Amino acid sequence: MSHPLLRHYIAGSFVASSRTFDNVSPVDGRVLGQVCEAGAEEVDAAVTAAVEAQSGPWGGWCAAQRADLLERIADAIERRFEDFVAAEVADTGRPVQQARSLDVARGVHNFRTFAGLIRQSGGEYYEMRAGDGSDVFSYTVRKPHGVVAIISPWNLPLLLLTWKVAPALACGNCVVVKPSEDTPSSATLLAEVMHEVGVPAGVFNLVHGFGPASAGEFLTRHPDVDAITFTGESRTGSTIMKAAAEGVREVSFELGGKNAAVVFADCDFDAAVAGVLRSSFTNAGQVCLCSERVYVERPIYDRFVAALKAGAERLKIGYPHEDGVAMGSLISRKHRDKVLGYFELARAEGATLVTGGGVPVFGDARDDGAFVQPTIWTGLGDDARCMREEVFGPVCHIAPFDSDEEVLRRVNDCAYGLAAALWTRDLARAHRISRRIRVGMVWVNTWFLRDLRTPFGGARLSGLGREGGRHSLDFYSETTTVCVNA
Ligand code: NAD
Ligand code: 6OD
Repeated sequence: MSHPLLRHYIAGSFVASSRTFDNVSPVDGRVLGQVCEAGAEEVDAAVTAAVEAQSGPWGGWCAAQRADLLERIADAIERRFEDFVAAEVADTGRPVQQARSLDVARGVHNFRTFAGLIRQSGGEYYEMRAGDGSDVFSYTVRKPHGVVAIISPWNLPLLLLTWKVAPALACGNCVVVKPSEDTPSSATLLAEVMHEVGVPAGVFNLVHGFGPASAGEFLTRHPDVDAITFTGESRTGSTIMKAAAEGVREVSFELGGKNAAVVFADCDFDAAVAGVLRSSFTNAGQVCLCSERVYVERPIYDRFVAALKAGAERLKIGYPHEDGVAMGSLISRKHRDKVLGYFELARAEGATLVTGGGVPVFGDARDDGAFVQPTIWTGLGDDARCMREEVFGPVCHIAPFDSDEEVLRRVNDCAYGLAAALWTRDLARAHRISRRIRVGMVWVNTWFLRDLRTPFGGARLSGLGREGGRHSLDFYSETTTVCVNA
């Protein structure tokens, strides 16, 4: 059987390269197709195409024209909605319902949101009187950086890629995107959409490949890349930051997390259980915002552990298209081994297993996939490695606490600082605590809800800078001040 070949998209054409790698289904280990791997030569061609497009007619497009283009991209994704769903499901093994309601829907929404924002965006204007009595006015002009490299991970492939492509194009940049080697399909479809709607050649370029000594490294080291935006692991962010230091390029980093959910005794109990089930097990725990540390106020601790256990055991694991399936596979066998390694470590560190802790047995092709049971632990000390390192799987640890000050100290005792979720009916306490948690995003009585105009990003090891709304426009553009002596 011949497999499809996923190619790069450079200077307005799909191009193959001689090296390829397998695209493997995490559901049953089948090879879905081949993916071209870009070397230094293909990356250079993509960056050169972007540089040339920047100095071509695209450079003269006004904001309203770019906004119209973004709307056309959103329309085209909607027309091929089910193709995108199929691509996302095939690469990741996630429930088809999630791909529809979250991944692809947000892909469309990202383009529409930034189309609206760039239409509305203006500059600053100031007047002053100079020493010689003349009137002086100053205003700002928003300009693109030029070439932006966009490097994205596998966990929410289309959502996280379009979250960066949309504002980058809105601001008039040309982009070279490198999706994760584990999820090449939806990015390739996005290139097809760009082609279909007439994005000028070189404005959007796509290269496939890996990180080190492959497309990712060649792209971040390329001297003609003006800015780099990256979502992925904190360690990778640190490597990319070193590459970006050469030439002092701008960076924006959305990195890992070890997020806490804090459940107070006065919460709406059922809502908190449902919320923590979502925040720990959505996308099999492979969302940077998932809660791996759950702190529950002592009076409701035992009841909460029992309820979360019951909820986790009700989650149906299975094929993406099965009715009622709540959790699919992890992204790969390699990642499953990493997660199972943490399960072993938790045992060695003295954890009590509440539920899960292993691999489900199906007795069919899924046994060759990358599934893991939803897993809950208790009993670990705050210094255990499993309490400090990001697992990025369907797992959480639940610990009791006795006071606001104590839980705040424990939540903040963490090298990461991405997000937290508070469950309480006492909103005054929620506001008080939110101000003191060292994270980029706090949810109160909810999780994952995002108004795309709000700033998004992490503190400490979780990232650098903020994207979202005008913060994205600020990152993806350069501001020039013009000072006029009238
Ligand atoms: P990863 O860092 O391994 O890879 C991310 C991307 O970087 C991939 O495209 C990869 O090929 C590329 N890459 C790897 N090494 C590189 C190098 N040396 N130079 C250039 N590119 C390189 O991350 P992952 O495993 O794909 O994703 C999971 C991680 O992403 C988790 O840590 C998760 O928390 C994090 N994440 C963070 C956010 C956020 O918004 N903060 C969102 C999603 C995922
Ligand atoms: O909602 C977003 O815009 C966003 N960047 C989500 C990140 C999810 C991380 O896995």
